[in-house]
Amino acid sequence: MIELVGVNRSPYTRRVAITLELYGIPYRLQTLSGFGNRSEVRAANPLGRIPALILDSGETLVDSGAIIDHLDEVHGRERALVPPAGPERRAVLRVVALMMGACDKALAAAYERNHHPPEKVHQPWIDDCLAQVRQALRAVDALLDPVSSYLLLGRLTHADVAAFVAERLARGLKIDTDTETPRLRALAARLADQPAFRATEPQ
Ligand SMILES: N[C@@H](CCC(=O)N[C@@H](CS)C(=O)NCC(=O)O)C(=O)O
Repeated sequence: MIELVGVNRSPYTRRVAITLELYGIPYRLQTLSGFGNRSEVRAANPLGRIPALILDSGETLVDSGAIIDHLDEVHGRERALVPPAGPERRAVLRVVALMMGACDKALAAAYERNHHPPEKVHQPWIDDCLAQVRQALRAVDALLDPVSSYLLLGRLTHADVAAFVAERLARGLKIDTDTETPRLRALAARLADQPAFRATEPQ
């Protein structure tokens, strides 16, 4: 069976786990974290990052974007959570890039805080990273039509999954999404009730 290496509190791992659930692909979660299980993670991914996806053939895929591209191919490009081509595909991928970039910046801020001795933490860098996160979240919040259940195309896409994991991470870093990005917060709350999202809730 396919093995997903990672932990669902990682936004990158969780977006892969949600996609596996939505596509109905059976998998086993090998619970390893980038900092807590360095040697095991580095054995799966020389870069030492989660997620990694180990296929039945033994081939190991790394990086959530590349893993999801493979899952889209296996599931079928026509049925995937992103259109196969054209402006609608570009619109979905733009939101995914904004939201996964926001995760990158949020983690850069968290790493500055958590992995440096207190006297070497540079608060202006943290503030700047979090300002970029907020701005990206606001741009996606502005796309949300209050009467539509999803961000784009009137259906669930990778844009919603990426927005969900980014909102969750932002909230974990004390960004008040209830006040700052209320439509995005409401989308995330609705998605949290769907089975694929519930099944991947970190323990
Ligand atoms: N671009 C990568 C980012 C993966 C990533 O940064 N994962 C974090 C966990 S949330 C990690 O493993 N960090 C450990 C490190 O960078 O050393 C992806 O989309 O999979």
